[in-house]
Amino acid sequence: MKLYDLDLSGNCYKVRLFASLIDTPLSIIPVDFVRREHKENKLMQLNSWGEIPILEDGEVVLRDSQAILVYLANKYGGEAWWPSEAHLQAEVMQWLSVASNEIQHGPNTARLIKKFGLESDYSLCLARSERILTLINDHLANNNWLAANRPTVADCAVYPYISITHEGGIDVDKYTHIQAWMDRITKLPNYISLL
Ligand SMILES: N[C@@H](CCC(=O)N[C@@H](CS)C(=O)NCC(=O)O)C(=O)O
Repeated sequence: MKLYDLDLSGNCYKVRLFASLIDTPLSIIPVDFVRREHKENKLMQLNSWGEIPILEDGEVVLRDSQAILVYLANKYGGEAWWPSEAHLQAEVMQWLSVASNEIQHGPNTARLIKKFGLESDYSLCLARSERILTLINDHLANNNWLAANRPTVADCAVYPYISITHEGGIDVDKYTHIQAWMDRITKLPNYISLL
């Protein structure tokens, strides 16, 4: 199974992290982002959106880190990571949406501005980050994990960009429940860090 990957990308890291947690080997294909390899023919044929990560598993080709997590969990991770019970699966889905919406447009974009020079509204990203980090912190005050009372793909989807908020100029020290949750994640068997 191949992952077209960028080491600094939190979206790619989600996939690497989850594959490691479920002990599923990935063949990592580094993409030369600076040379814009993701916009060249070969990768555009796999994902016409011109984005990574891309997962290739035989005939199956997938884009979008959340969708890839769901695929891997269904196929290789099992019930523990992607519950089949309707309300638990919906709980996990709530957090996958948070990863691709509130996290993407808050902490992730703040990092793109500060670390990679993206031109965008930084104060708006800070306000969005403050809101979503407070909501997550409040949720974790009464829950060890984001969904289903256990580690699931929800945690793998939300964790990466929160673990590197400092690169976007956001300090998470005051969010003590988030700190404790991140600590629990780093203690999961086969945990790997971003770099
Ligand atoms: N929703 C997608 C977003 C993927 C994405 O934006 N990837 C970035 C790297 S982290 C990318 O390839 N950007 C290239 C571009 O926007 O041109 C996901 O979760 O995988």
